[in-house]
Amino acid sequence: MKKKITLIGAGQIGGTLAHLIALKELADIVLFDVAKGIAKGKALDIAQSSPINKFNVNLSGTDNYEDTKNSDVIIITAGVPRKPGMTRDDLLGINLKIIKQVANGIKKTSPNAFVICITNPLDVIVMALQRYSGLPKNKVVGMAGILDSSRFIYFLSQEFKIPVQKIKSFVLGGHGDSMVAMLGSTLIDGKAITDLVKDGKIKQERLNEIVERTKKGGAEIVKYLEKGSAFYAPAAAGVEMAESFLKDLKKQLPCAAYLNGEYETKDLYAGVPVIIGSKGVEKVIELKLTNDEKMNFKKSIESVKELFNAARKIDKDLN
Ligand code: TXD
Repeated sequence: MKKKITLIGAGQIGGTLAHLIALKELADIVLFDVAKGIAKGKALDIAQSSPINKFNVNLSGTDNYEDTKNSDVIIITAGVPRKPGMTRDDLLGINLKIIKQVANGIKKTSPNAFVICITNPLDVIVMALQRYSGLPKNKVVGMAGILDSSRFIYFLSQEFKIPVQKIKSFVLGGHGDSMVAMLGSTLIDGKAITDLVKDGKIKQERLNEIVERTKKGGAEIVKYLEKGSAFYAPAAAGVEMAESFLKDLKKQLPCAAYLNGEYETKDLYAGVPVIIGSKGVEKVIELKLTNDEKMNFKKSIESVKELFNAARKIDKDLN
């Protein structure tokens, strides 16, 4: 039985998600957008490429939640992106309203869906989405860590001039300036990066610059694009999560997941390594963190908490 993925938001990321899902023949695709024409136009345009790329999936566009019912996966990008000079947090007010609308739209029509939220400010928006929708916490997850980790790995591959496949690393914590690059578990062609620093292969200052560039990875692209933000890599990351769910791959992926005591954190969403399989977020992996990583992770959690308190002030329904 063909699976069904609904994309709520058919903008830059939504359209790219649809194209990648179609090329991989992961599922039939419903593009949903309040701008119905964008959803319908992109669905038709991608469908017209099927004879070229030889994929067979149904694509449709709509602004009616009825057309999205019984989705297996819902990926949400509905919201506004940053403009140059804006922080991800600046989007809180407007995107909180949008995510409340989306939550009401999906909770009745797809109560069993695996819901991947991409809209910024990610950690707080995904938490609000879960509360507004009341969907199970292990079926509502945020996409950020895969993107941040991918940016970090790419920058390291450029620095060491080796293929990305030979680098292992990941980034945890909030999807913002407080994100934590896990240097203690970063391997460059099998060698610990901390040893490469000790051996003088890379200076600590240079490594710190690469970590900073990763934190600002989104802002760097916003500056170039001027209108809109990154969308190819965010979409690739969202598809990796959807595929692990639909094919029960049980991949270990850094995602914004609900913490219920793990990492000494309760009742909060933040970026941690999780196993994604057919039951959704099947396990939160508790890593042994270095003291530095523990301290930075704690700081990152505090910044998510602070922003969620700001969200609570905007909407009492989040209390
Ligand atoms: O790592 C991450 N999580 C981030 C997330 C990486 C990059 C971008 N990040 C955020 O994703 C970005 O800050 C935005 O909040 C979202 C979507 O970014 P995108 O670049 O796709 O924005 P667009 O192109 O403006 O598309 C948003 C679409 C647009 O077509 C609107 O008409 C639609 O959302 N929209 C809605 N759809 C459904 N329902 C409602 N209420 C709605 N409001 C707007």
